[in-house]
Amino acid sequence: MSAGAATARACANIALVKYWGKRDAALNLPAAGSLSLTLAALVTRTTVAFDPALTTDELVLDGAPARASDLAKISAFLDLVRAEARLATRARVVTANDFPTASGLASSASGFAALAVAATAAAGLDLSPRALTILARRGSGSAARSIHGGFVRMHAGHAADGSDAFAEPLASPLVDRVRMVIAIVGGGAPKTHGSRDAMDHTAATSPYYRAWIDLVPRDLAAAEDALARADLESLGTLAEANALAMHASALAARPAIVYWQPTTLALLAEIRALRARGTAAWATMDAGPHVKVLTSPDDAATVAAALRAVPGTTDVIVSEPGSPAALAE
Ligand code: 2P0
Repeated sequence: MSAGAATARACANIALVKYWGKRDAALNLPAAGSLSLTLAALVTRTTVAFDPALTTDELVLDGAPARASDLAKISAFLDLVRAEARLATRARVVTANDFPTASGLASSASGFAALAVAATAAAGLDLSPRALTILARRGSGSAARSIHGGFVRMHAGHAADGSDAFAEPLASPLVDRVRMVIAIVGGGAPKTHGSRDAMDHTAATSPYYRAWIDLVPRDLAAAEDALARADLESLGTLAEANALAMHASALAARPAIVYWQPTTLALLAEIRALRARGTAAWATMDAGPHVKVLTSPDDAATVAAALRAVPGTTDVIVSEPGSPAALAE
C-alpha cells in the first residue's frame, strides 16, 4: 500500500492531577489516572511524509537533524502506525515547537499527539479520538491527554492490552474561566532526571509511592467534582496539593529525585503571598524547576507580573486553554 503526507498541530498540557508511575512499561500503561488542562500557548507542528525512496526514517527537530536517540523513539512509534496500516514505507518527520524546546518545558505531550494525528492521516488510517489517545499514549503517557482540548481525563484502565487506558475531554464551564501562567526557571539548573526513569525509580524505591497511588483516585474524584461545580478555588487547592504529593513521593525515593531550584521555592512563596492578598493563584510543578500557576482571566496579568519579579525567573508565558490536536492546512 502507498501512503502520503499530512501535517498536524497539537498543544502541550499541564496535569492538575499528576501521572507518576506505570502499571506496564512495554505498553506504557499508567498506574493511576490523571487530569490535565491543554494549553493554547504551547504548540507543536509536525509533518509526516511517507516516501518509498527512503531506506530509514528521518527526523528534523526545530530545524536540525535530530539525535539518534530521538529518531529511534519516533521510528518505534511509526512502526506502530505502519503495523496498523500494513505499510512498510519509511517516513520523513519534520517537527517544530513554537515555544523554546531548550526551556525545559515538556514537549513530548504535544510532540507525540501531533505525530499520532499526522502519521495516521499520512498512512491513510481513520482512527477515533479514543483510539488516537491510546496510540499517542504509546509514545508518551501525557501525550494521550494532548489529543483533546480543554480539561482532559486520562484513565488508567484495567485491561492488560491497554485498550481501556485512554483519555477523554471533560466538559466544564471553568474552561472559559481559567488561565495558566508558566514561570520558566533558568540559571544553570543541573540536568534533571528524565520523567520516565524518575517515575520508575520512585515506584521501585520510594516509601511514599504506595500512598501516592492510593491518593490519586481520591484527588481525581475531587477534581472532577470541582470541574462540575465550576469551583476554581477547589480545583486550584487540589491541584497544588496533588503536585506537592507527587514531588513528596519523588523526594522520598532513594536516592532522592529533587526537581526544585531555589527559585522554585521563591515562586511557591510568592504564590502563597498572592493568595493571601485575594488573588486566584495555585501552583503545580512537573519534572523540572518551572512553576505553572492556575488562575482566572481577571488575575492572570497580576500573577504574571508578580512571578516575573521573582529573581531567577527568566520568562513568563500566559496561556488560555487549548484546542484538540488536529490536521493543519
Ligand atoms: C504529568 N509528567 O502528569 C506528569 C507529571 C511529569 C510530571 O507525564 O514515560 O513524558 O513518556 O509516559 O508522559 C511526564 O511523563 O512519561 C509526565 P512517559 P511522560 O504530566
